[in-house]
Amino acid sequence: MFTQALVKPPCRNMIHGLTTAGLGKPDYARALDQHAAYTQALRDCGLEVTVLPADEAHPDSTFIEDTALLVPGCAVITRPGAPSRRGETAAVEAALAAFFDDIARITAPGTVDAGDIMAVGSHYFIGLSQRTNREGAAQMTAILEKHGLSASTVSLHGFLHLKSGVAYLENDTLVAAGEFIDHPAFRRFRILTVDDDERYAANCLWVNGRVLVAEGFPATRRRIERAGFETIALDVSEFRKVDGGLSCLSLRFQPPGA
Ligand code: CIR
Repeated sequence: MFTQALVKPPCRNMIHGLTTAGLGKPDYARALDQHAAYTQALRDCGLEVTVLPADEAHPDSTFIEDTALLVPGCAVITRPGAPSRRGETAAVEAALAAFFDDIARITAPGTVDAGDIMAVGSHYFIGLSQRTNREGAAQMTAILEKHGLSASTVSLHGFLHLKSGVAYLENDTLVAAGEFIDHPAFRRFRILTVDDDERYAANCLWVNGRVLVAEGFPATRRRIERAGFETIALDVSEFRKVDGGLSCLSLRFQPPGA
């Protein structure tokens, strides 16, 4: 269960965010509305949400998930793979210092985007991607092991981040698209398959028993509901235009000692 979340509203410069989507430029006003609805959904799931100031210097800074991995007892500040995103971590680290005494950092030449890390209980799957390199994954694994946690790596090819294509919904259940549907690393799970024409919907988010899903992907939503989960559909069209999704927009956690 999570009790806290950090979010960062999109800045005006989000329209210049990194993208491969080919869906045009985001509409900033719509993005702000969508972000507000997302924040409210987290509150509806019982989280206390800290809203950090928007950061105009970093167009992708609304995708706060990539900047830190929060595990029991420790916050690991990443070193994002995209050079334009490296400066995002300082503000996030300052905010996390209010919750975590133990703060670790990924250092050069390691790179990690935490969107590449999927937690399954005390095990962490780390995607090796265009953003997360082997050195970063090795540093992350050492930090996790120091805290009594385990990790393994998964190479990915067709997605930006690991969690662009796979999401853990607890109860041994994964939502998976593309290369992750029959990936050997995930053989032991119940897989809810995402059809190719709904690929984007694989980036859904379990929050305290409910699942946030992107609006407009009815087959995936139905499959998640049939598997026994209550869903909340949210329009994230403007974030999709800059390759972002539901998980990337927040850091969810339970502070140490809570
Ligand atoms: C980027 O390319 O870094 C951003 N435009 C999107 C990041 C999305 N984050 C995520 O999937 N975890």
